[in-house]
Amino acid sequence: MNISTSEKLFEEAKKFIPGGVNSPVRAFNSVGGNPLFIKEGQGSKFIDVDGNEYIDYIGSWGPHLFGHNPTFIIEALNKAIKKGTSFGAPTEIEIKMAELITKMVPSVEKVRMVNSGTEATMSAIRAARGFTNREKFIKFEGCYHGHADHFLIKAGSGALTLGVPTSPGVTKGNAADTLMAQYNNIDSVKELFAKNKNEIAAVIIEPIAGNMGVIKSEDPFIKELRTICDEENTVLIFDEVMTGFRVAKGGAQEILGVTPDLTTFGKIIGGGLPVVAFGGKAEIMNKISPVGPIYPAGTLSGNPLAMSAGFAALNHINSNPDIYNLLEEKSSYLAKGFSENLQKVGKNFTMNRVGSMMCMFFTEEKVTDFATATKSNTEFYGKYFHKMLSRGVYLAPAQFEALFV
Ligand code: KE4
Repeated sequence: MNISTSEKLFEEAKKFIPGGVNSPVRAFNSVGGNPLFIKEGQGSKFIDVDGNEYIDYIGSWGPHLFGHNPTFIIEALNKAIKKGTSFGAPTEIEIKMAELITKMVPSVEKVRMVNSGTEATMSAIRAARGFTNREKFIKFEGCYHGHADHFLIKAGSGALTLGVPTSPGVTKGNAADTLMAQYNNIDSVKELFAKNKNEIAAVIIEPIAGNMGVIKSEDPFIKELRTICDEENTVLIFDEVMTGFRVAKGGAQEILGVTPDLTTFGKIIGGGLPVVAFGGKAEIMNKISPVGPIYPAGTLSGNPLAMSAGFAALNHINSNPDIYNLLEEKSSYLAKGFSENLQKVGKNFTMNRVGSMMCMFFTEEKVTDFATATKSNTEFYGKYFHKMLSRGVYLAPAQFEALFV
């Protein structure tokens, strides 16, 4: 496989962009080798700058539920762009998009657009803090909610329940209000509530985790989390940036049967463009400026060009509800194929899959949380990634991610 142009471009990119990429995970650091520069994507495939074609199983990390360049999204964009790209003033498509989201996800009574998952989760935490007048919040080890300071925290040493920064530039002050619990471990949550009585504004969770590989929250755990938040008057936030409209029309909350107070959406709702949202109970969302004092804002939030792609994507889902059966059929077929091939070479692995998001961990153990996920053989994953790449199959260039159909 000739990848010389990618290599040349990567050297060029590193002159002007830190690490040559605009988001770290694209740099292939955890699987080794150099990233491929992609020239174009069509349907389920994309082509790199050296003309090599790949089946693309990351789909831009989740947005491309319908593959690259689906006609109905391109048509929507072609129509919208003729009228302009952004006005910094309200447009009708923003109403249609908000209404459609509230229709597809019943827990969302009001919704605000932003431009990245980081902004959505950051704003949701601010809304919860403003609504409860409390400062601390609980996140789960291994869940990723974007790069706002208060999320770049890892569990402190055993004694400490307070988190510690994972990145320079994140202050101790920020870390002090972030409490860390263990996924699928309700006792770790109860312990934090006992130690921080009436101080916890929110619990934020990926209801189906996709950032430590794929891990589904277990039934008693996620339902007990809802009960505890009710008892403690704490806002329960589902970060569905990845799972929203991915695992079901109503997202993870539909298949888990648990209703959060706030939800964040992203990826699919932009149809490949930067459209992200947070929303939920009107009594919380009505505290958001300009109605209330809690202040999220954004120059390009609800941008009509991006919204036209997002609206086309959601509209397509809403009018084709059987796509999830089709996705389930394709995804189970694919997972079976991955598994059979790995069994053939006698490799021990665990395949976690929820609908069209999946991940194989090279460990024999069941993977139910960050601790069991990190027992997987990431070195072998790197080898597997490159072997598959050389056969034209583009998996996630990092073990702790999700593959998407
Ligand atoms: P962004 O700020 O990257 O738009 O969204 C942050 C985010 C929030 N919540 C969840 C559940 C997410 O998965 C993400 C972003 N996901 C990563 C993929 N693991 C984006 C890829 C990247 O960082 O380049």
